[in-house]
Amino acid sequence: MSKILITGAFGQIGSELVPALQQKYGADNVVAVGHSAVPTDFAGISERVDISNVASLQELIKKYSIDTIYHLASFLSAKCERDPDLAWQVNMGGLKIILDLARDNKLKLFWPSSIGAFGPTTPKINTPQHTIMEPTTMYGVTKMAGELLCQYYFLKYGVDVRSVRYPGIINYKTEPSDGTTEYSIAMFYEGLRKGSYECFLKEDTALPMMYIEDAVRGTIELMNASSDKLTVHTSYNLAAISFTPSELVMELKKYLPNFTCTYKPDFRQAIADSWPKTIDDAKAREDWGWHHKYDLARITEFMFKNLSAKFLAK
Ligand code: AKB
Repeated sequence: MSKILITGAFGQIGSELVPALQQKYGADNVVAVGHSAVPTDFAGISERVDISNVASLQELIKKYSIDTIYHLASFLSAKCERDPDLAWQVNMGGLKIILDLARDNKLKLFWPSSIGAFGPTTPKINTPQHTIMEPTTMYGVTKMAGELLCQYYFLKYGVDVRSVRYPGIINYKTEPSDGTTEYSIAMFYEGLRKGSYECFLKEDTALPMMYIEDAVRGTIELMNASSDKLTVHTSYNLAAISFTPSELVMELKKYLPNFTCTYKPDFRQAIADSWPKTIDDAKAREDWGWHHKYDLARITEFMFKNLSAKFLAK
């Protein structure tokens, strides 16, 4: 039976990964770790620890006999550009601490990379698993370096560390935050709240995207895949769909016919322009059977339904 610790447990992915892991392994076997206040409606084991506090993390590993860590605590792309120094400290410093703990305590580890690890010189269409990677954002630099560090710990110390390059993730439980792809989430929130949205990307900016349920299922499937099947020890390309802001507007209008969207690109446009438009995830499909289930129509339907219910419950 796995004994799991999750950092960044109350963030965008953690908020959905934690309940999925609780359901699979039992709530007593999942320790949700965050650095700020635990949400009042959280049910399960939670701890408040800063990711730079090695001694406290080591204590938790011992206290709960942890054998697996999902290390999700990290800054997203826009926040990294606003504070590159802190981004390096949190994203790289945090990962190094967790890799050392994984090595010293013989833990299995999941760490998320991103399409942000690619850069302007990467082929933009059907971006291959192995390709040019010269990111020009601090987020991308931490993801690229993080991937190499994970592979190094695998090769040098035998750490069983697994990773995927997430596309933009679309979820409804947490408010949109500092991701460049999160215009898509903000469009749903603002659409339902105000009937209009001012988008910070141009209307024809295509980016790879995925519904949270696919992302969570894929993450757990990778962690449960047999190690002899895994041939990528940096990070697997992971894809579902790609769309532009104007394509999302058209889908959302099926539920909110009066919805309007205006476009006012800001610094996040340059981040988006440096990323791929579509991703080739054949390796993940071959090695551990990855497949996505949600297309744009289904994502829109679920986002609209779940977010409407969330707003009604308030
Ligand atoms: C972001 O936009 O920063 C993230 C990502 C693609 O990694 N959602």
